[in-house]
Amino acid sequence: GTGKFFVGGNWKANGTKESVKKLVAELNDIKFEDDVDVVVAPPFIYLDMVLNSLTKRIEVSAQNSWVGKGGAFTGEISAEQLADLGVGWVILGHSERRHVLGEKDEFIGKKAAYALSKGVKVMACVGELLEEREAGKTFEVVFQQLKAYADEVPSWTDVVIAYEPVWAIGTGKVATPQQAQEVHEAIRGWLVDNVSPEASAQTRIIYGGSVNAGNCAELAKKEDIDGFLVGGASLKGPDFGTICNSV
Ligand code: G2H
Repeated sequence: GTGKFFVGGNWKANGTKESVKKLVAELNDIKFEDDVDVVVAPPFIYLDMVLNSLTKRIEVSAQNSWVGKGGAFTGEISAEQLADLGVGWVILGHSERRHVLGEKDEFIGKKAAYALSKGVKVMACVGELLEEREAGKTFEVVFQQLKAYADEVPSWTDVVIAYEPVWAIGTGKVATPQQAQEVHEAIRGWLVDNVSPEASAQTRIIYGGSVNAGNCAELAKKEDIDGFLVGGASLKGPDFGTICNSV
């Protein structure tokens, strides 16, 4: 792997005040290895509560942000508001936002650039649909999504790339370590050719899609897998701890 191991927990639209309190207590009890960055992404409405109760060992992320400066955009949250609250990260380009909400590559790239301009670091998601994989278009799709970020962001220093094959998300159907490694290696190569050798060497590329406490160790061994973005399993403190410590 490259850089420090990185594990994000994407809570999606799950939780209640009570379950969030319990999960924070579980997370606060975990003894993390030193060489892993840990970030959790609660729903917007619980961000403040989590920031005020979670150990500083774990950073906090939002799951989305508005594409530009805040204002008359009903239902949206701006990156400067996240920064104001003390939220250090945002997940952008998640497949659920691409495919359920219809967000497009260019819009996502602009969101990334705006968040970075406000000091909010970005987990930039990419990933192909099952039919795209079956049509042999995995690299083409992923490279096009990467290009949309590269066209907008001035630097990759505060970006972590999350490769999440859509067919593996929440399906229990994890990519094999070989399947994931193949795409991670291709992303690494794309960065050399299209950004810079430095960006390629320094940008963490994490895998997401049905990662759990049982399959993380094999994936973590792969050369270009620098960590994980975890959905379902991040809602269980001990399992999330196991995944973080698979570094
Ligand atoms: C992919 C992942 C987290 P899960 O969406 O971003 O979720 O681990 O539940 O597949």
